[in-house]
Amino acid sequence: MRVLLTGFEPFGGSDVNSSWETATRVEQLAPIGVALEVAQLPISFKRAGEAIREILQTKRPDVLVMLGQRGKGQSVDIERIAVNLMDSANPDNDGYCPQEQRIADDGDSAYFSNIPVKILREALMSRGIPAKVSNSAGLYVCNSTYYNALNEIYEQHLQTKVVFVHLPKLDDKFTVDILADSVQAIIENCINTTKR
Ligand code: PCA
Repeated sequence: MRVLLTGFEPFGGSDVNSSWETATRVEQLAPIGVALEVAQLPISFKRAGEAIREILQTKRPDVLVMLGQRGKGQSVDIERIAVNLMDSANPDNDGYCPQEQRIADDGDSAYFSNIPVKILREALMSRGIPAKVSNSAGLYVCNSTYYNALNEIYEQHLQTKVVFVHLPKLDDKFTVDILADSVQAIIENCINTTKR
């Protein structure tokens, strides 16, 4: 079973991104029986899209769990859907600031995760971790990278199961250990759904 876990580099003037801190902590904990690899993605609509396509083509993971940091929020948010739109008030790290641009000209308007998201939420809630299913990953780099991953999977008929998870910022309540435990639980449940 090959699992790939991605996180993003810091953005918005911050020097940490909870998604990358969590990904590297999960890598240290490495679940037994799972070949886990982590990859950092850039805050770039274009380069993050290219990177995730390359990862899918070359690594062919069974499960891809993508992490990002949510600006506001006090929960772990399981993203159900990625939409074919980029729109941002702030430029990415390449200076690109899209205004209502499509991600893929010929792509569907939206794609759903191919993992049952409610099962993931339940797994977190049963551990006492505040979690919800979210129906919008925003219109910035996280949504577009998720869209690019799902677009690649559907277009190329790949078997990879993928879900995007928005994590809160690190604080006293959401420590890196708690977030890493949450992501471990998500990975375990993703693996179980691929075995069904
Ligand atoms: N959060 C941003 C991009 C990278 C990240 O961690 C977002 O939600 O789009």
